[in-house]
Amino acid sequence: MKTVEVGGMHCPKCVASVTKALSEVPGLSNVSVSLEKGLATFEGDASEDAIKTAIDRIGFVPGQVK
Ligand code: 9UX
Repeated sequence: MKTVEVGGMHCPKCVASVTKALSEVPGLSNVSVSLEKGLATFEGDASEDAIKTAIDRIGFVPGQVK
């Protein structure tokens, strides 16, 4: 499992948007987003740039990928 910090989420619709955006990144699966933690977890491989871009383009703030 991998994680990426997601800033700027304030409600469950934000969570749904981030979940959808990350799920559509080729190579990622089993995306789960925590509003409380400001964190998304996922399986699979994609470039850090692809992950961060997917978050940024829908208006949220990507942080550290681990
Ligand atoms: Mo909820 Mo998120 O109305 O940007 S969708 S705060």
